[in-house]
Amino acid sequence: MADLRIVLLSVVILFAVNSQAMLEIQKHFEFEDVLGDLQDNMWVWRSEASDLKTLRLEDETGVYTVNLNICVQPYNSTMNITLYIDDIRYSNDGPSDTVIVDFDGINIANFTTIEKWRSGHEWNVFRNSGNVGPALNLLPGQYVLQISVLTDQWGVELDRIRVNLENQDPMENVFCGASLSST
Ligand SMILES: [Ca+2]
Ligand SMILES: [Ca+2]
Repeated sequence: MADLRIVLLSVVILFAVNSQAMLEIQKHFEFEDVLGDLQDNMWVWRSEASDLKTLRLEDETGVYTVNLNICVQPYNSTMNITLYIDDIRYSNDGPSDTVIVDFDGINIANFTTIEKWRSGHEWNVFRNSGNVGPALNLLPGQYVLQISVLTDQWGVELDRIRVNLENQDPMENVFCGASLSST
């Protein structure tokens, strides 16, 4: 009888843990912050941009890649972390561009920027991609999120990326390193 009581108690405790509201947080990264000292000419002032700056990419052949290191640590260590890209904020004037998103070397999403022709005025009008790619179920550790573009001759401006995380330790820096590489 005592044994049964212990088993029942364990079941109740397990249920209580599982039914806790999942901790969910949002984090963002400014694309212009990816630039190193020698790449300082690739950002643009924009009064409507997040943090007043964008990363300007004119890249017709896919030379550049934004590499964002992602560090995940669970808040509740009995469960994995779930991550999805909630939004990529950008501007474009002229022909549309393709934005390519890879996670740890695997393509998870592509999207096309909106084509607008307003003699340059559209660069200060920012648009939201909305959700990009699937929700990713992750073990604790470090990953790399890569964003590259195929543009027309005038390019695209990337402003900011925002991710949603479930069960991420809020004390951990999700964006734990960044670089702009070129091939
Ligand atoms: Ca363009
Ligand atoms: Ca920005």
